[in-house]
Amino acid sequence: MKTLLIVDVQYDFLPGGALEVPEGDKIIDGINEIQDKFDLIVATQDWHPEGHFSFASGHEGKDPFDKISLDNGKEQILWPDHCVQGSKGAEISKDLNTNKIQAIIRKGTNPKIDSYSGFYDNFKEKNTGLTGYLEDREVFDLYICGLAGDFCVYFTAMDAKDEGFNTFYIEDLTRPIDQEGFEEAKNEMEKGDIKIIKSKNLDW
Ligand code: VGL
Ligand code: ZN
Repeated sequence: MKTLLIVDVQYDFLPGGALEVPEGDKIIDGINEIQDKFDLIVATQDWHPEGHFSFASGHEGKDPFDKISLDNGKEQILWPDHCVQGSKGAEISKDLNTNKIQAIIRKGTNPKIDSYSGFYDNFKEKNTGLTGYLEDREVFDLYICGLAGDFCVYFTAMDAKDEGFNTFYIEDLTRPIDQEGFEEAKNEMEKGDIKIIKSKNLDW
C-alpha cells in the first residue's frame, strides 16, 4: 500500500499567513498531481488552542523566533500565533484537493506541549494514533510532503522511519522556513536512511 502523507498545508503556513513559509503555495499543484499514484492519502493539521505555549505572545519580553529553554532541558522556538483552532489560518488550503484524503490527524492540541511530528508530540508523551491507523491498513511505503520542510515535515519523516515505515521525503513538494535548517534536516534524514526523492521520480 503506497501512502501519501500531506503535512500542514494550511493558510497560516502559506504566503500571507501568520507563520508563512516562503513559496509554500508553490507545492500545492504538485501535490494534487501526484495524488492519483497513491492508494491511501492522509493529512495532518496543526491545531492549537488559543494561547498555546509555543506562541511568543504569551511569553513576556519574547519575540517570535526567539528560543527558550524548558524545564526538561529542551529548547523551544517561540512562534507567532498560528493555526488557532477554528480560525481561517488553521484551515487546510482550498487549493489542495482533499477529496481523496481519508483521515486528517490534528496535532498541537495540548496547550503545554508543541507537536511538530504527525506521530508524537515533541516530548513523546503521547502519540496521535497515526502509527496504528497506518499499520491497520498495512502501510509499508510512506511518502511525505507539505509544510514546513525543516519542521513538521522533517520531524514527521524522522518519526515515520523510527516507527518502521519505508520513508520517502519528497523534497520538491515541501518548502522550509529556514534554508540552513533545511540543509541540516536533509543531512539528518540521509543519515537516518530516509529516502529524499523528487516527485518526477514517482514513476509507477
Ligand atoms: C510548524 C512550527 C510550528 C510546521 C507548526 O507545520 O512546520 N512549524 N508549528
Ligand atoms: Zn504549530
